[in-house]
Amino acid sequence: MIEELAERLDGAQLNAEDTPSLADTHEIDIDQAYEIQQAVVDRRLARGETLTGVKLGFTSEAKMAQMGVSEVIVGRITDGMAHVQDSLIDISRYIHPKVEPEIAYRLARDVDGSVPIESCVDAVAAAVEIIDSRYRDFRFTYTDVVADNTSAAGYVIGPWQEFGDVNNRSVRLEVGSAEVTGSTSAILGDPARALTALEEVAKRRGIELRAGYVILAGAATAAIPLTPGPVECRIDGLGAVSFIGES
Ligand code: OOG
Ligand code: MG
Repeated sequence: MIEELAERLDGAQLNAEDTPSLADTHEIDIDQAYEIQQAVVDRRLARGETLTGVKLGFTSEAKMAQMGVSEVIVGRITDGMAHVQDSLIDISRYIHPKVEPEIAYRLARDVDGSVPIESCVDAVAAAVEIIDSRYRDFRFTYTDVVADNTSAAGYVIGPWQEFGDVNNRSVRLEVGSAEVTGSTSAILGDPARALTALEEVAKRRGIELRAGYVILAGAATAAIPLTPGPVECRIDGLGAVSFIGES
């Protein structure tokens, strides 16, 4: 069942075609959901992609309310999802992409529990995450979204800054004339808490946290649809990150 469902989600991503919620036909528990996620990621790696980091989901009330889910989730990101700042991004390869403003952290050393995770981080940046649920109408259960690698689809990182406190910074994400605004404090009260939340889930789920990894701490606001045209995210004190969506 694990491989069959991973194949279905991976196929949906490759063909940019949605698929029904797994919960319509299968009873999946959270352990199985993380196994499906691993199998989905393994398929990307088998195609030559490499892991570049991890992402957290549902670290803000706005996201929990938008998606009807209330527990932090962890997914994996790869070089196949990475886009360069100010580049043109072909959005026709996605099903129904949305974007969200994120804080990115960078790990300078492996996280092995011997020192606090904060001391493994050397840099922080503004980022935009492109999420693209493989499920029809972007509707899913908690286990569905974990199996679907937490809707991970793309990301763009702004200029890295030296690691430091980034709490209570204003956040603005613009997509054409649409915009969302918020504060970094929406991320678990302080985005630094995303690091400890990540360490806990990663340990429980056997997810490695390696030197060089990017950590996306989870959106501070609800996500907004990604439409063709300019996208810009600005976080007070961290600068801006932008790209252009092309259809
Ligand atoms: C799941 C991904 C959530 C975040 O930042 O909260 C996420 C989804 O909303 O499709 O990336
Ligand atoms: Mg996100």
